[in-house]
Amino acid sequence: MSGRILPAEMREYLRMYLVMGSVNCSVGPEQVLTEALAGGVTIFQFREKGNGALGGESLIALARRLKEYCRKSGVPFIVNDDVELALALDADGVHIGQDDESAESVRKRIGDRILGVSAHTVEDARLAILHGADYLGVGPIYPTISKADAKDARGPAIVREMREAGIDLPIVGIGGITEERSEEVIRAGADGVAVISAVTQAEQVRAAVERIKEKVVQVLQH
Ligand code: TZP
Ligand code: MG
Repeated sequence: MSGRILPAEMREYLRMYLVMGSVNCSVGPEQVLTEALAGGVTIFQFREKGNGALGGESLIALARRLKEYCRKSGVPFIVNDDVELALALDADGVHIGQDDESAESVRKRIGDRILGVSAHTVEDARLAILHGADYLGVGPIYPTISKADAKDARGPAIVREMREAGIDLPIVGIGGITEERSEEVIRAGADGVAVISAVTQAEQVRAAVERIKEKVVQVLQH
């Protein structure tokens, strides 16, 4: 396909968004991703951050392997922050936060690849849209143990506030989301949920993905 991704297709991809790096996994990241893909993950973000994060060649090698798993499953492979890595790997997209390189500059570098931007306020969301974001990551919705420098949790209300302010770009909620909490995140106006620990720390990764996705799809249908 050529050109920017259409919002309708982006919304579909955001249903069950797995974010993960080796630090988040107690078993091998390849195993977690393989099981998660089997469970029906719809988009994947490689986020190699935190204590013990890989660097250099081992980071690139892991990213390459995870990208191959995603390709085989037809699932977009997104890289957190690192535009160089995304381009070197021919990734499907990049996700950036408010403290990273500007969305405007990343958009120029990545062409039509998917651009996700974290937004904490309506103002962040408006700017991200202006600068060419394809979707917004909104959160933390609930308190999270997976991000050391996370801002305060805003609850699903922040998603509703954005929708009421006329923000209609695809939105994925993130931060402390579980199967149970997925319902209110979607009801607030999100197109899907992004999770780390609810999947990487699950005893049965595949079943955890299946349940979260089923919940999201079910709520979206009603
Ligand atoms: N950005 C906002 S919260 C968060 C990120 C990367 C961490 C989400 O992890 P978890 O385990 O699903 O709370
Ligand atoms: Mg970042």
